[in-house]
Amino acid sequence: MREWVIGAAQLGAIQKSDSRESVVERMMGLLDQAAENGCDLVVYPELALTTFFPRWYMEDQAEVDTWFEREMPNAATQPLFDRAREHQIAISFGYAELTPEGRHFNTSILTNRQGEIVGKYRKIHLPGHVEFDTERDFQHLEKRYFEPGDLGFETFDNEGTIMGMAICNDRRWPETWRVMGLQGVELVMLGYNTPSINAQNRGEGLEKRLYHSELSVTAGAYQNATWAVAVAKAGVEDGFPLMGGSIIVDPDGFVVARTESEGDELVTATCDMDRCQFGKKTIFDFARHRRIEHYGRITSQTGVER
Ligand code: CDV
Repeated sequence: MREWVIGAAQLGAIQKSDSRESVVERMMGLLDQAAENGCDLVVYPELALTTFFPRWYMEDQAEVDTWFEREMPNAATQPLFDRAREHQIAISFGYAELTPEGRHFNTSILTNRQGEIVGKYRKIHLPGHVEFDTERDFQHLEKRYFEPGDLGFETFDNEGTIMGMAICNDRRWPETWRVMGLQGVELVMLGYNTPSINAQNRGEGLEKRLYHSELSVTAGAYQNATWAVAVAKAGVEDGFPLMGGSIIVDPDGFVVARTESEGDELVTATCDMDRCQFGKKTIFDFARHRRIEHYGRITSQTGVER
């Protein structure tokens, strides 16, 4: 399948007290709307089933684990998978994954239009910190609750289109995009929970934060000649604001659809995967133009060295 009608299904705030079941109801509402709009694929945010719990400092691992899913689908999410299959819509969404071995990941999955999981990604670039940080306006404890993903930036053939996933902070790293670009990716899906306020620089402002998000996604799409969908969880969660700004971006780096609100909102675009070909065969024909003999530092060092 080369032409996909894609829905970016932004979610508004999810409070700490909201149940998974209530969130799944909202996700199914957006899915029904997507079906009315002829969508083939719907993308939801990072950690879509709960509030953004890494803002809360917890010491009791049993309490931490209440935010994680032990299987997927599970009782709470099965109705979403069933509804997606009824509509013949592929879905992608993020959740906190607790494996049978007791490992914790910030994960996204992708299904085909029959509701079968065809791809999984575990977040690699985990922002934030491990211990309570008194210097911040609020906490961001992803490094405390998750381990870095162990699946790489794999891509998946989903009904004839090459698809990949990233999660939130991953979008700011060109390496994320290039590793998928080198597999010929045609659609990158990512969800995010980005605070409207910089916890380490309150004066930064929402405009700059939206700009940096969009800049990262549009540049990644253009430089790898791929479609991209970036979907927010937005709104005020228990007093903590998250920004919106969900977008669908074409392989030239242009935004073709954008949410306006900070609530539950669906925007759609018709995405012809063959449009990736021009960029991939010309200015970003990697096989002809890349100079890997000069890229060694990318994989041999992390910090700055002179
Ligand atoms: N969930 C995230 O990864 N959020 C980060 C914030 C902390 C900067 C982001 O890159 O949007």
